[in-house]
Amino acid sequence: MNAAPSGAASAFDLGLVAPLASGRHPVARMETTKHVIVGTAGHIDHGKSTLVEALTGTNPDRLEEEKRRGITIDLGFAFLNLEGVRLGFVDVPGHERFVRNMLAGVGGIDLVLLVIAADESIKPQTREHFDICRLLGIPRGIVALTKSDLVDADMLGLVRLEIEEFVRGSFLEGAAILPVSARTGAGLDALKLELLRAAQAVPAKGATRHFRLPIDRAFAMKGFGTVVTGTLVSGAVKAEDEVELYPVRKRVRVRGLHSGGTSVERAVAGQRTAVNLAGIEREEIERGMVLAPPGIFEPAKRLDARITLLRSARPLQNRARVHFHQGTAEAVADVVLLESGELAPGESGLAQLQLDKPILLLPGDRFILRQFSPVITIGGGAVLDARAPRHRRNDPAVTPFLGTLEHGSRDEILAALAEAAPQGLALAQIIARTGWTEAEARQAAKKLTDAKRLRTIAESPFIVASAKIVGERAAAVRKAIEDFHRANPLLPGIPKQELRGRAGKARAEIFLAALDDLVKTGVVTLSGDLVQRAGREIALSPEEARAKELIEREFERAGLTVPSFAQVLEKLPVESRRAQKILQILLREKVLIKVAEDLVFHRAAVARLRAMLAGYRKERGERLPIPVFKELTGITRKYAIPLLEYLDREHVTRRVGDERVIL
Ligand SMILES: Nc1nc2c(ncn2[C@@H]2O[C@H](COP(=O)(O)OP(=O)(O)O)[C@@H](O)[C@H]2O)c(=O)[nH]1
Ligand SMILES: [Mg+2]
Repeated sequence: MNAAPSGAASAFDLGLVAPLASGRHPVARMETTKHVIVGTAGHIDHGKSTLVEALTGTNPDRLEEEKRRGITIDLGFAFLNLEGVRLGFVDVPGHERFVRNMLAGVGGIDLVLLVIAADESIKPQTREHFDICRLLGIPRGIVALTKSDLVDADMLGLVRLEIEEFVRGSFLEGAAILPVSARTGAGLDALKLELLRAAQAVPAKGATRHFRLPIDRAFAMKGFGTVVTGTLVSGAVKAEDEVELYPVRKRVRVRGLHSGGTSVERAVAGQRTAVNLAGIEREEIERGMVLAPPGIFEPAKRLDARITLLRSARPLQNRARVHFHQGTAEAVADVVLLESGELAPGESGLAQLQLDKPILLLPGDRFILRQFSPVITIGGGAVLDARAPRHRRNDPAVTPFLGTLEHGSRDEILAALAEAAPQGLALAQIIARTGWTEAEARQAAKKLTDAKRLRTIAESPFIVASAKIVGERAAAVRKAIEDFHRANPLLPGIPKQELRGRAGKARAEIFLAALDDLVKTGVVTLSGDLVQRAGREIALSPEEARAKELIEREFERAGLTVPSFAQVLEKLPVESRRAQKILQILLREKVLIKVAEDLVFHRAAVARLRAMLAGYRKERGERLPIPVFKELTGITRKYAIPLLEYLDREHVTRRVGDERVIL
């Protein structure tokens, strides 16, 4: 990609009256003035740059080479203040070789000034630029019929008719067509009036959306360091903000801001903006990168979109390779057509685009497609999903899903995204995927939760899941519990963590929401960590019941001189695997107490021991040497130590050196 021409830049290049200083001087006018970006468009030599200069007093051809050759190569910028409106002009090159530069400039414009020379009328780049404006969805514009001094009234009338025909059915139908001459000054006042009128009709841009500044130039300025410029297409940015450079994901600090020659504290959508960045070298930045808030977005390499082919284009084949232009960025893209094997001229269809490099994109972003070779504009489109999964061929769910993203309300979009997210959606994911503000995302979530289509499965961080997915998960959990009971008739229930694994390994929050539903509806019960089917009781067979009694009695009789479990087993009427489970039941019922691996006491024996120690403490004091403990209890050292450790854990005793203290 062509980086923006670098090299020496002066304050003049930036349109600055004063050198770029750290933006510490708020300028009240900036907050009340409406900012509107006007982009020129039209064939080379039709007088775009001359007209911008005639309107603003600034020659937008700022490069040495441009001045020498008298043609515009890259973007130029100029400003014009009209009552309450500040127009930022982006002057684009008309030459067919520099359409890519034109594309980098046309991205953020509010209205187009389509320049057509009266002596030449409509020429190839008049058409191409006009197509680009239509494909980008630029909503309004004015036609300037330049060089009116070169033709007579008849000719002027004829060209006007041609233009009316040319723009019929487009956004420019009915737009003003104004003859002007930069040479004589004729028509310039009328054009300014019309610019003002059109600018007033541009809807005010909110500063509340996420900040995005596609970079069109980057350079190093002596004494200031790295400066980038661009049209602030959404949101606002302040001096001292931390911002992120996409797609490289580097965080940098805004040292100062300029807009149209003035140092400003804050710049808002619709302003040409120069940002002095701290913490980055000019060499690390190129045209096409984007400044945006830190940590919110991820650049995309695969996106789903609706694309439209120009009537003038050749049919587009599935898997065609094209040039992709969005904002100031460009990439090479492979186009997978999602609805048919070929897109006919003038038609539109759904497609997945695979980019050769990541670009920060959000739903709704318009882009231009150019043929791979020879390079001409063939169409464009709008991003529907910038975090698109790879689709299976002929997956019937894709078209309706993308249809919802394209035409649906926010609620409908969120519902569709949630249904396609088996692990639920965190607030941050919703914002990254949609570009909505946090308030918008929460509002949509609330509406859907109220309508019981969505479940809030965690509050902090905020996570939602489709009610349908939680329902499906609950069914899976229920089945896993049933399966478990069937396979383990003697066990009272299944530990939660194990159940989660057996029920298809959902994200913990979704599993818990599903389990919670089952508990609330009385399908399952919880006791501690164990989950069981409601109303379930362990039914022991007569031998099992007898074995249970025998085990209990054996341990009760043994007191503190317990047998090993193997010894007890020998006397039982059941086989060892079932005996193990019965032991588990006794432990769970707390009839038996496990003190250490393979060391189990009856609860009565432990209770007696506690009473004995309490009595000893009263008569003989709290100190308890180990030999005394052994004597008191009559047990061997082998059992005494684990038993004392158990008592320590139970806070009956505490170890002090070689002794215990009775608590
Ligand atoms: N006679 C006449 N010549 C003009 C007028 N506007 C521009 N030109 C000339 O047309 C040529 C191309 O103008 P320029 O602004 O560079 O065209 P651009 O390529 O569209 O930017 C230059 O030589 C201008 O002096 C005009 O209103 N009348
Ligand atoms: Mg020019």
